[in-house]
Amino acid sequence: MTRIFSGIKPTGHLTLGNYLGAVRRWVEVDQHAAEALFCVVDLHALTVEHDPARVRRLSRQAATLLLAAGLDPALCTVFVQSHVDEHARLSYLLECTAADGELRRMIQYKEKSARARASGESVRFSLLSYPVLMAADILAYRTDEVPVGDDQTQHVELTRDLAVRFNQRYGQTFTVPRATRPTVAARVMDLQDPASKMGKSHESGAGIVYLLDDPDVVRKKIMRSVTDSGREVVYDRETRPGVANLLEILAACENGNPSELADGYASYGALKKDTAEAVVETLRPLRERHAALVADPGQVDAVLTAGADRARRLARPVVDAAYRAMGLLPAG
Ligand code: AQP
Repeated sequence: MTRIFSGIKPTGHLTLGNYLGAVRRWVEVDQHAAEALFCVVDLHALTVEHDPARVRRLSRQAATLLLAAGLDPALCTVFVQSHVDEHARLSYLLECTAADGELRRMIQYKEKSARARASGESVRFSLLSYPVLMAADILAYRTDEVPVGDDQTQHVELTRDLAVRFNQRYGQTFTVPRATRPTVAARVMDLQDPASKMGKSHESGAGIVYLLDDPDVVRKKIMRSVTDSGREVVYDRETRPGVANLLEILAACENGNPSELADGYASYGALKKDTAEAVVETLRPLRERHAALVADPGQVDAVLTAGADRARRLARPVVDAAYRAMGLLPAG
């Protein structure tokens, strides 16, 4: 059976981009079609300035939101990365497989390190090595497919390169995975800056729809979104990025096609109004289930404990095999 792995980083409150680009597909397709593992990748949240209490809070919130979105522990495995030591164990072996040049070429590293330097922060070494840890997350489970938004495809490419290199040097150990992307909304853009991805750790929240925003806040953010100087509603990412973003969001919420939807609108105002309502309706059940789960934290804890047990059982033999293949003496 195909094995799927994907993760979400608790660096901020989950956004509409995370949902439309990744989580919704995990819920609607992946957990039914494959043996799937979904992980709150909390170690990745330590690669930038962070407040320990906030990371803990956001990790729990992310896990709760995944369940509220519809991940079903009877169908898939939901767990927290730091609960399974195999990720960090394998990461070191892959650091010994990767070259520093290929890590410095990663777009996220370039962008995030530039942002950190601009605000006077030092750049953590782990920000550079984080795609290697991500490769370990994926390879530890002999994953076939990694469903991700557009921004993560470069990291999955690196994962493939590391798997192939490791297998060639040390013998067949890992499955070489491939990234899969959604057909629409693979890159939801910031509503105030349609040239930038909607990112959960960005400072200004005005262009970001968070999954737990109140409906009126969602409406306000979408109604105030930056569009373009033209008037006609056409789907063109190059010349009309703001309108194209709204059309993609609407299409994703209504399972439609952005170009076809554009034909039905005579004004930006009408498009914004319908997009706002579609997003509010899409998020409504998730918000309701989230409220119920927050009232019963024991349920979330139990899912995460069982998930980590299962993940550990799957990853342990793979990582042990990698240790042996690389020349490490087995413990007695
Ligand atoms: N704007 C987006 N559009 C479509 N997909 C997106 N994803 C993230 N943002 C968008 C997808 O969500 C999954 C989980 O992302 P992540 O937690 O690994 O973080 P990220 O990719 O670095 O995105 P963020 O939310 O912008 O986090 P920060 O701000 O901390 O960097 C991934 O599959 C991702 O592709």
